[in-house]
Amino acid sequence: MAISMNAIRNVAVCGHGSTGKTSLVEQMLFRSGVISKAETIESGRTQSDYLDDEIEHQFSLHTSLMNLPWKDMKINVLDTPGSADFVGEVVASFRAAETAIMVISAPAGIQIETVKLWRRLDNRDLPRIVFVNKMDMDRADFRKSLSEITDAFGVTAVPLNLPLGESEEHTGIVDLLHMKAILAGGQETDIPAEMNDEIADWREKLIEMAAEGDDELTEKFFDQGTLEGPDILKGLLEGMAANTFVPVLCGSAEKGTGINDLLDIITELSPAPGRDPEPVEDGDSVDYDASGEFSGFVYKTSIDKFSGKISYIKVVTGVLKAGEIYNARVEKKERVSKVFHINGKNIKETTELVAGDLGAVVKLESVHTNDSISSSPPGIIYKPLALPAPVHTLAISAENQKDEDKMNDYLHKVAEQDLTFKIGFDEETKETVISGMGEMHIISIFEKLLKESKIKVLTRKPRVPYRETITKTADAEYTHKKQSGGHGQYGRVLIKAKPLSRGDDFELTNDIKGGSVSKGYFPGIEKGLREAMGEGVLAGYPMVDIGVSVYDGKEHPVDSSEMAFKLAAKNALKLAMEKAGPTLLEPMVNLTIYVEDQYLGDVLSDLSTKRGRVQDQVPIGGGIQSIKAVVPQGELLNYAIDMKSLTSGTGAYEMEFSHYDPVSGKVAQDIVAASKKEE
Ligand SMILES: Nc1nc2c(ncn2[C@@H]2O[C@H](COP(=O)(O)OP(=O)(O)OP(=O)(O)O)[C@@H](O)[C@H]2O)c(=O)[nH]1
Ligand SMILES: [Mg+2]
Repeated sequence: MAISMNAIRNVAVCGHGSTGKTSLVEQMLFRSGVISKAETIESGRTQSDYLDDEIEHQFSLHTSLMNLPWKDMKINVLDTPGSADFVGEVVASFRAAETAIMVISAPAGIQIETVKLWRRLDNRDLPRIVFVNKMDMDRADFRKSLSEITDAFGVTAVPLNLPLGESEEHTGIVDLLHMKAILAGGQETDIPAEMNDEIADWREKLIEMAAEGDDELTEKFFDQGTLEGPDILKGLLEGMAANTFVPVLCGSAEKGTGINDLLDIITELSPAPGRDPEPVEDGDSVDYDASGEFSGFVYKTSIDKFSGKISYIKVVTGVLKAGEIYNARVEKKERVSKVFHINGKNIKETTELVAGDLGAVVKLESVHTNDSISSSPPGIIYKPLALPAPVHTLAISAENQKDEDKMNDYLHKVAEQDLTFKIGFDEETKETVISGMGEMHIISIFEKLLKESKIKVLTRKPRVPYRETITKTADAEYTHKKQSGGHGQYGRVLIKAKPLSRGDDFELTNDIKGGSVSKGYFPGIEKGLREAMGEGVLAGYPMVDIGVSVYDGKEHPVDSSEMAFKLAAKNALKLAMEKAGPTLLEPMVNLTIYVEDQYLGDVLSDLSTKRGRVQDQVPIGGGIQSIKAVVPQGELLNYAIDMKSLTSGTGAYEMEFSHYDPVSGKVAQDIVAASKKEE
C-alpha cells in the first residue's frame, strides 16, 4: 500500500567509530519486528554490516539503508560508518535524511568525528537528536555527557530521558516526555522515588524550552505556568526544526535500553520530508510534493553480487514507478523495470516510491551518484553532493603488468560509484595515480580488487607536481641554421622573457616591427616556446608564469620554415630562462587538522619539521583542537601514516590545494637531486 509523505521519517545515524551505531540500528529493527533477533557485531550477522569486508573487519565501511514500521510510520534509517575514511558515505546520508541521530559513547564522550560531523550538520542546518550509548559500561555518566555536549557545541542540550542506573546497574530509562520508566525489554516499571526531584527539574527545563520557540506557546506558558503534552511536543518540534536546542536520549544498544523511546522520539519530533531539498541549479526552489511529475536524486550507488548496480534514490516530487525515466546529465532516457525498498542486503520489490521516500532501482546503466532523474525531459536538476577532497594519494601499478588494463577498468568503475575515490593518469610521470580519504579507504578498495579479480596492486609515493619559473627579465636570441644538401633550414628570433604573476601561466606577444618575420611563422614560434615551457631548466618540471615577447628576427626567402622557427624559438627561450633567475615552485596545501589536546604538541612540532606555517589553532570543544596550516604538499605524502603514529590513530585531517610557492636553498637542491635520481 502506498504510504503518505507525512508518515515517512528519514534519519541518518552517525557518530565517531565504534560508538555503537550499527548495534543500535540492529536493536531498532528488532524492536519494530523487522527481525526476530538482534545480532551482535561479533556474530557477523547484523542487518547493516553485511558486506564481506565489514564482517571481516567488524566495523561499517558503507552506509546501509533500512526501513522499519513504528506507530503507523515508516522510518528510513541510514547506518553510516564512523571512520573518517568513509565520510563520503556520511555526507550522502545527510543529504537523504531530515534528522541526524548523533551517537556518542558514554565512557568515551565527545570524540574527533563527533566534532567534525557536528560541524557538517551545522553547515547543513540539519536537526539532530543525540543518543548517549553504552550506558551499561564503566565510567558511563549521563549528566557528565550532557554538560560535555553543552560545552563542546554551545547548544542547549535537553535530556528527554534519564538512565535508570549507570554502568553495571543500568536497567532502563525514564522518559521525561511521557513520564514513564521503561526497562530493557520495553516493559514499563515504576519511576524510582529518589529520582523525583531531578526529574521535576529537567521536566521544567524541557517545558521552558518548548515554550520558548513559539509566541503562542510562550503566552500560554506564562498564563498557565506550564504546558500540556501536545503543546510540549509542538514546541519541541519547532525548536528542533529551528535547531534552537538538541534533545538528548540515552541507553545501551548492548542491553537494549532506550530503544523504544528513541523510536518514539523519532516519530514524534523529527521533521517529515518537507525541508527544501538542495536548491536546483537554475536557482528555483522545489518543494517535496507527492503530486505532480516524478523527480529524484541519486545519493549513492553500489554494486551488489546478486542484483548488480543499485542506484539509491531520494524521491523529491511525484512518484517513482516502473517505466521510463530521464537522466538529465547524459540527456538519456532509460527504463526502470522495478522499484525496491531496501533493508540492508535484502531488497524487496515494491510498486512505487513516493516523494520523501528512500529506495532503489537496479541496473540503470547511465545513472551515477549525484545524477538527478525525472519522468521526462528537461527534468529538474538537484545540486550535487558537496564531498570533501581526497587526502591520500598514491601512484600505482598492477603487480603483473598484463593486469594493468583490467586494474584500471575496475578502479574507474569504483570511482564512478564512490566520488571520494579518484583515479587519474599523470602525463608527466606516465603513472596511474589514485587518491582517497585515507589509508583504510584505499586498502578496502584494493582488498576487493584482489578478491574479485585476483589483481594485486603495487603502490609508490606519487611524484609531487613541482613547477619551475623565472624571477627576472632576460633577453636571448637564437639562430637555427642548417645547410645539408637540398633545402637548408633557417630561422632567427630575438625574445624577451619576463616573470608573470602566479597562475598566469604563459603569455606570448608579437612585438616584431617592420615584418622581419612573416606572420605565417608565428604558429611555429608559439609551438617552440610551449615546448620549452614544458621542460624546465632546473629539473625538467614544467615552467609556468612566464611572458614572452618576440621582438625581432630574420627569415630566409627559401630556407625558412615553420619547423626552423619552432626550433629557434624553443632554444631562445631555454637560453633566456637560464639567464632569468630560474627557481623551483612547490605546491602548497591548506591543511586542517583535528587532534586531541594531549597530542597537540607533537603534531605542531611535526608540522614545523615539515616546513608548515600554522595559521590558526583553536579548541573546538570536547578536548579537541583544530589546527589550520599551510604546508608543502611534498612533505605530506605520508601524512595519513604519520598522523596515525603521532596521535595513536585518533587524529584526523582534511586538505586541499592552495597555491605554488618558490623554494630555494638546500630544500630546492634536495628536490632537484631527488628528481634527477628518479629519472
Ligand atoms: N557495552 C556495550 N557495548 C556496545 C554497546 N553498543 C555497541 N557496543 C559494542 O561496541 C562495538 C562497536 O559497535 P558498533 O555497533 O559496530 O559501532 P559502530 O558505531 O557501528 O562502529 P563503526 O561502524 O565502526 O563506526 C561492538 O563491539 C559492540 O558490541 C553498548 O551499548 N554497550
Ligand atoms: Mg557501524
